[in-house]
Amino acid sequence: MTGNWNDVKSTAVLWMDEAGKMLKESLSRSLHVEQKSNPNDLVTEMDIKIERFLKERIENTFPSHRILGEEETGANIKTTDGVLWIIDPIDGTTNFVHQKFNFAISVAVVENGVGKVGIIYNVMQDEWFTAVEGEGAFLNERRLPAATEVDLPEAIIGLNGRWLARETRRDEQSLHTMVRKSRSVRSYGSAAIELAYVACGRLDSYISFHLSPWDYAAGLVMLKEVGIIVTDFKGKPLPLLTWSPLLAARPHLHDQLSLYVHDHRGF
Ligand code: 2AM
Ligand code: CA
Repeated sequence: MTGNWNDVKSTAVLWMDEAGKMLKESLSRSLHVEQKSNPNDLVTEMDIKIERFLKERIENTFPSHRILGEEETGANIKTTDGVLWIIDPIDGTTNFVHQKFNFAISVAVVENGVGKVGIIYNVMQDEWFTAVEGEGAFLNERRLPAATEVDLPEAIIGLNGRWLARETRRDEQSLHTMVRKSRSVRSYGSAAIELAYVACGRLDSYISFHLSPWDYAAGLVMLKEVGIIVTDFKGKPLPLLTWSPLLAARPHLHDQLSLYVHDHRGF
């Protein structure tokens, strides 16, 4: 399909709005929480419920499209041929469980590996970050301006403190140096929200050593529209079917920060 991506975006926004209402309602109930790969990796019945809700809507409306979701959808997908939806029903599940705040629904639509639509919905703030390829990025109804340059001493970097606390990291020293040279760091606990914050200038950069495509696929579409560079730590484009480190920053700052981050084996 080389369809009207604006229509696809509007349709997805309606579904995500409905999903957001389900999430808000669920916060007054006690949720069933389980650990996935480790004690820091949580899943609730709402992660599954929202993924199934979005999957059913997509399948009914766009039967030829394929879907990759965090919880249970598309594990067999091996190529980005055709139209692929990449969805995270709740990005920031730990925040959803512990803080009931700062979590997002993230939806990207990709055609033959090229991001066409990106939507990040910060549910409790009711903030919609949306983008259609070539048509700019928006926060609610406001068009986001193109990113301007900033130097490391004036930069606010989104970074999870976990990456500074690891004892076996070869590059720990350089990461510490980077943090000392920056103006400050922030950590919101949702990669999608942090990427959206880079898009709108609340952060100058976001760095993670281990993210999955559903954490960043929507952010990629958005950040491209405002001229933010997003790569892995070697400067390569991010994969859409497997995990990756991620460095997002304004162009000049991206060059500066890439001196401080180095690959390792993930978590
Ligand atoms: P999630 O809540 O959708 O799992 C937290 O710093 C950020 O990293 C969140 O966006 C979280 O997404 C993501 N995250 C948590 N555990 C992860 C893992 N094992 N692999 C990739 N991303 C992860
Ligand atoms: Ca998730």
